[in-house]
Amino acid sequence: METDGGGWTVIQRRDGYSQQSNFFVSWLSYKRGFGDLTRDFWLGNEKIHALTSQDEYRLYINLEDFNDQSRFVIYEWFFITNEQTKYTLNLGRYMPSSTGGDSLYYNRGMRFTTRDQDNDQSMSGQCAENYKSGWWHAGCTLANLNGLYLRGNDSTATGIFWNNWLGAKYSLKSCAIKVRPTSFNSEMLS
Ligand SMILES: [Ca+2]
Repeated sequence: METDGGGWTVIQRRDGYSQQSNFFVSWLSYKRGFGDLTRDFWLGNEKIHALTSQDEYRLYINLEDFNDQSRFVIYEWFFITNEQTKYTLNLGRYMPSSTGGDSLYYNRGMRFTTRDQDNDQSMSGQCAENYKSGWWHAGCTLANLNGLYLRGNDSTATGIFWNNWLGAKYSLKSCAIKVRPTSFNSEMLS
């Protein structure tokens, strides 16, 4: 489990690595986690569930485009349920100090969906297939941080997007999803 200074646990990271991990993978892969903790990865839904059941965590998302611009998004609290209830996303309020916009509101209360397990709210469609990602798809999503690594403009809206910032047809350069206990006090480090 990866942490960096400041009590963080990183649950997902994407960036412009020459070798990219495949994020369009199965339920079992998302359950167990995949990728390389020193590069791009998904920590794993079992671990994210276990971690976020232990304590109250705040959710932090960092986003970066190909023009050296960045944004961040904070949600007051975050946890996911267990596998039986499909790792449902539970999310507190969008913190107004955030700069990226609230693109996850639509996913609140949604179950996790993968290419081989459709738990979304689209009756006719398969959101994981449509957006090439495992995610808490509703019918489907305004944020797709587990999408394909497509490097900027992308007419297909299957990349790594955050709709409230650059729209669904811009695939970001990098992103990270991190959690930290809401009780965390930076003085603990000194
Ligand atoms: Ca469906």
